[in-house]
Amino acid sequence: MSDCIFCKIINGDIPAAKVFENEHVIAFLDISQVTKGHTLVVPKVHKENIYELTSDIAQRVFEVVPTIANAIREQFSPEGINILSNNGEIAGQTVFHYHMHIIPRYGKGDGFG
Ligand code: DGP
Repeated sequence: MSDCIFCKIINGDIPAAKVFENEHVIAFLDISQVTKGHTLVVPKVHKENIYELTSDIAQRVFEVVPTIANAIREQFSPEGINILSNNGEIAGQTVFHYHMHIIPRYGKGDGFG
């Protein structure tokens, strides 16, 4: 999709701090990280939200999450980690290309929750 910011990152038209990539999925640091290491996991195919995901795409996204979560844990040593996705404006979605947030947690006052 030509006006989608995540499609532009996937196509290499704009830069991002990439932490993982395979044929179907890319993961990069959120531009406005709520905590250190906040990462977005994004299917390369443009799907607006969870309702549009096929189970194949959902599987491809979720199956890389443990690898990325473990890499974040090794790198940043958080006390915990939140994994979530916002679907629809009312739910806080601002980029309408499906993505999963991986948010490392460092305790009270870490900026999230
Ligand atoms: P959401 O609100 O769930 O749709 O999350 C969208 C996230 O995308 C938000 O936390 C900020 C991030 N974001 C928006 N534009 C860019 C960008 O150009 N680069 C990167 N790395 N992240 C972006």
